[in-house]
Amino acid sequence: MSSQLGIEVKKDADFSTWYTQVLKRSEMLEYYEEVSGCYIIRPLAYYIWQEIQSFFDSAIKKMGVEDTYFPMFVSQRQLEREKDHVEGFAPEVAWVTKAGSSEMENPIAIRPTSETVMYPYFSKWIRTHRDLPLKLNQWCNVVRWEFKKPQPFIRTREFLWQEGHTAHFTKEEADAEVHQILELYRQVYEDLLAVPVIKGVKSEKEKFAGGLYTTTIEGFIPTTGRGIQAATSHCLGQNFAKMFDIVVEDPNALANSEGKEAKKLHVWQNSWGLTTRSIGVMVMIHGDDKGLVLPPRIASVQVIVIPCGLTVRTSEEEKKRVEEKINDVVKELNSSGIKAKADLRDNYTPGYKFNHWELRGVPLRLEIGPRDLQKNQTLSVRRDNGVKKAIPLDELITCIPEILNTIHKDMFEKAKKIYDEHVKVILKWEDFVPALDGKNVVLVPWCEQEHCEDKIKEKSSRSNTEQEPEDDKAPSMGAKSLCIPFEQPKEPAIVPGETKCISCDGFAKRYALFGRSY
Ligand code: 87F
Repeated sequence: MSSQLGIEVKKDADFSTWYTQVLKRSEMLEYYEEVSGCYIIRPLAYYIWQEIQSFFDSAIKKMGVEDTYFPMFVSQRQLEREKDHVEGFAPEVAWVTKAGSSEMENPIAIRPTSETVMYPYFSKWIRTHRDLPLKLNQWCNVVRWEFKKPQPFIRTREFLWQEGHTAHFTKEEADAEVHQILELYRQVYEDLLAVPVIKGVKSEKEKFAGGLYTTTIEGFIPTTGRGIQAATSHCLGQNFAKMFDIVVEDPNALANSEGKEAKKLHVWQNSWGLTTRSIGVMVMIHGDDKGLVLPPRIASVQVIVIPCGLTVRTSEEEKKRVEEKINDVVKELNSSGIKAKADLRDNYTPGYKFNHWELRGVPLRLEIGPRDLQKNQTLSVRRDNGVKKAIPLDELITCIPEILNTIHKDMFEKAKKIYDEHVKVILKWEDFVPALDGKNVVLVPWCEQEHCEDKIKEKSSRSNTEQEPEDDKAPSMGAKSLCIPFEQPKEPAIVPGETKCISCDGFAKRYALFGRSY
């Protein structure tokens, strides 16, 4: 069976084959042959999604967000109510046009996002400022019929996400929430998945067209040198409120109104989303030539315990003692909240089992044999760096959680160091494309003009620098702005009216992060 095999290609040699082999052979994912761009999320990966859900869900509940579920279908009339934002996305909307064999009189769209599904009801439910804030979230699937090459988790035609939609009385309150949510997204990536991200705001060109501004966390895939949008938190301003007539009576005007119709105020709205793409980013960043490497906090098996050193000369008694000890260890770990499991299959060698669990990314392996019993210890082996360490069996309950925390910390710091080393501060245009070609993203002084962003994309595409044609390994793609980071480089400082834009004749406003991207 193919799932029994190891990984046949090196991550650095053929990244896209490596990625699909890791996903399939670790049993995270299966290809769904029926429909291109759709995949089966298997238990190992779905467990990760559930861990993300439980972390994020409990955090937003504390903020007063409530769960909800709206239908997955939208009428054409409703979908097209917010023209500006739907226009650019229209080619990706999938439609149901037939029921059985008969054409439907009114085809219905499958939600690509739920603004136009939900906001007519926001309009109905919100009457006075006392109905605010309204904070709803739903965990669901959405469909975007993309035509770019699909990639499991990263770009799929159906994906899972949460979409939060909130309405507030004041802009200040909406602004604060946008940033609170972005911070939670950072925590999902950095504190659960051990994936470093950069927080910032999107350019006018890259923001959600229907909104006021878009904040984002941006990740980085070192092997390809490309940036990847990890999650977005939008302030929609009053745009949708105006379109969908979501208004409250002005509480101040009301007090001194004499029978006259009170002034209506449009609410301030936000929307924010995090998708199963997060799982793909985590795999791409941490995986190695042996397969998956899971950060401990999201691993369904954190510790695998394997009997070792049993030979044909080992007595049945001794073998039994080893196995009993292993079962005790697993029980003890489980009862203190550690997800441990024993692999006592006797038709496989220890070496086979090592490979099996390494491929599946289990963060820590414990080996126990007759000699370990004598010394009352076990040998621990870390998945992330292979480091071995003997642990006294009496100290498991204190040592293992410490090791798992250290693994998380080391995985994050290793990934963060690589990201930091590949963010290059570039001050001259001549250095821009070479830096991208060196698999970096770049921080550049930028004027923040949309036409300048178009020009940068054009000037940085390969067809323009007379090199190889488009290919997976040699992306010809031009650079986009990924974000304008909240944390700006201190040196050299941008002097307003003096520092020039990296690309055009204008003056730079701030440093922007540019890169080829997913
Ligand atoms: C595709 C088809 C139709 C993205 C689309 O980011 C509409 C859209 O509105 C569309 N693709 N978007 C933007 C989604 C914005 C926003 N929605 C709530 C999010 C997070 C969750």
